Amino acid sequence: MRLSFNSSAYVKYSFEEMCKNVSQFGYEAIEISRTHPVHELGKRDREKLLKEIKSHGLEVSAIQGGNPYLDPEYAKKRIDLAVDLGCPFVSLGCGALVTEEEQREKQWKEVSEHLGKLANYAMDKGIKVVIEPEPPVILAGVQGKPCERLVGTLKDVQKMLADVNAENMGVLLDIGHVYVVRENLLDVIEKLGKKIFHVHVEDIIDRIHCHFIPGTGMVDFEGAFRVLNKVGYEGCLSVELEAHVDEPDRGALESIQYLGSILYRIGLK
Ligand SMILES: [Mn+2]
Repeated sequence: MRLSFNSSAYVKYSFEEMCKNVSQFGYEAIEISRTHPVHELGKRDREKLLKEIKSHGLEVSAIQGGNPYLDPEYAKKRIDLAVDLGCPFVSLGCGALVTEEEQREKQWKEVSEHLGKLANYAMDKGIKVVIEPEPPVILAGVQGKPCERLVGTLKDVQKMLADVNAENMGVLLDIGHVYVVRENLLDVIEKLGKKIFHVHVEDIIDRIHCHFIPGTGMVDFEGAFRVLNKVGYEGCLSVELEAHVDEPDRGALESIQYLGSILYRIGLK
């Protein structure tokens, strides 16, 4: 399995420096997060960017396309960017926060329609789209329990896939998120199987939604990688450490040392 690093932690660095550093650490791919608005570049600058990425022996594992519920035009630009950078997947977020329970059904319908349209748009361009279940968030000003996301659990994502029913739409499985919502990771992987198109990795402590360096928390990476291999997953494992903006090199290096050693030990590297 190939290891990828999500660009969000490198927001204070140049793109070039990020590519140089992560490739030196041994990563084979980068994922382009919303923190990097490179879809705004013109055609020639995109070509230069791709050359730069390739010169470091990297490929683009996935591009984050934002929230289709709020901004489908942004998502389309990110799909076009994926075509230009030879990237197979664009993630489309998980829709919306459910701030009022009565609105859930209406939101679901709108989000599934948006996702369907964007999946079609991507299909015509040979791109696959992925949706990522996200844990609930605590919102200031909303009393009581945290706000759920429209797509937060295994059941939610299975239902969204079924409702949208697009061949080129799959799941971005964020391994840490599964712990936060208290589901069984190995069971989730088995049930989603071939519908897992892309994977995020980070560690989790005390089931709180905060992305820690792999090896410092409770996540069973070895178990997860074994089951991913069993269900035939052949994509990247993309380390996502968005809070490590002051020390991205440390985060990237410690992550690959830990995850790489597991992959070697179980014969997946
Ligand atoms: Mn994620």
